Amino acid sequence: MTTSNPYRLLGGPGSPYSLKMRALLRYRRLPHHWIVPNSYLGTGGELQQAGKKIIPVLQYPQGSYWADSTPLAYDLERRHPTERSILPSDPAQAFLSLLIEDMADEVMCLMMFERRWGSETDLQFCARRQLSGWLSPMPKDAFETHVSNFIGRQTRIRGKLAGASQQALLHALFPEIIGALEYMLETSLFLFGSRPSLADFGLYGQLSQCAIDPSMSQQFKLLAPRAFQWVQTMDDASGIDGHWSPDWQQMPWLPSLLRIVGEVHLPLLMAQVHALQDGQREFSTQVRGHTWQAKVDPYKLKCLAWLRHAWAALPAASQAQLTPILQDTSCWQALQADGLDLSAAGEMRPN
Ligand SMILES: N[C@@H](CCC(=O)N[C@@H](CS)C(=O)NCC(=O)O)C(=O)O
Repeated sequence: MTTSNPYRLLGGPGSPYSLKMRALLRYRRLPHHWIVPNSYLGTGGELQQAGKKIIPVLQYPQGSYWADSTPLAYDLERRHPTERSILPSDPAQAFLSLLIEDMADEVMCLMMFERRWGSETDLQFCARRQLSGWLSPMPKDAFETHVSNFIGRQTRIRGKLAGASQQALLHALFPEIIGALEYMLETSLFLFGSRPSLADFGLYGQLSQCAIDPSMSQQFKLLAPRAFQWVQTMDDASGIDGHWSPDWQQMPWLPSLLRIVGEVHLPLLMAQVHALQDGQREFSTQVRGHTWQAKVDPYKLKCLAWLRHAWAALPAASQAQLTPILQDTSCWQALQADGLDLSAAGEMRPN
């Protein structure tokens, strides 16, 4: 990989995972090109040829295409192990970083999607700004046809992700998360010190969109101006050189984020994995006093398997260090082996 033979990141302007990967490549100073293919998923061109059915897709310098941002982040660590790692050197911190990143990818995405496509003001703006990034310039009438098709598509997806009973819960998460970051910024630039971790990139990906979408952007600027700027800082952190803080127990913003993991993310993973094993396509469970009913997402099996595997692989001393905070934030139980067969998930690898 050189500047003349760089990674190629195929992504989209409204895609949180695409921006997460771009920020990560920038921070790690891995030469890359950012490419927004001139079409949307599955509508011809290089993305369809890559065959992943999701974005982002990363083309390695050797030519192969790979998807799934979390395994990609770990694969990039294996490929470029020495410089500017985003995995904290302390195994306990590295585990917390994975846990928070997984919550960002799986729960904050629902929060962002619900707000983006859940109000007329938001969806009218968001569809137009995203499509204008995806498509070539074109006359207004032709553009508006794309806009109404896209709004129809995204609204149908929203209907499958979350029902009416989840809306209040998802809305309440946003101030909770940006409040935790605002608090962090009183003493620390990133979650685990003065350099960003995998978790920071996970949060950044989703928040990059919250900072743009009309109603969340307004709330963001009012409630958490420093966290709003943090999003801009994360977008290109290639000039930041920092260090990991030795004592993660002096990071009082972590419990707020871990409570979301323990009270929302892990219960959703557990409910979906149980439903999958019972051959159900839908699940229903109680989350923070709200009934959560939705279609099962088979990817959740991988999330739970990879988190449990990472927990089990920790040195005993790190597990002992983490146990109190994980118990206090309701994370501990779901991480323990309990006879669930998660072997179908396989190892964490890009696909
Ligand atoms: N686990 C994947 C998730 C990627 C993902 O869900 N991407 C969305 C766009 S942000 C997507 O491609 N959705 C499929 C679609 O819109 O058809 C990752 O971390 O890369």
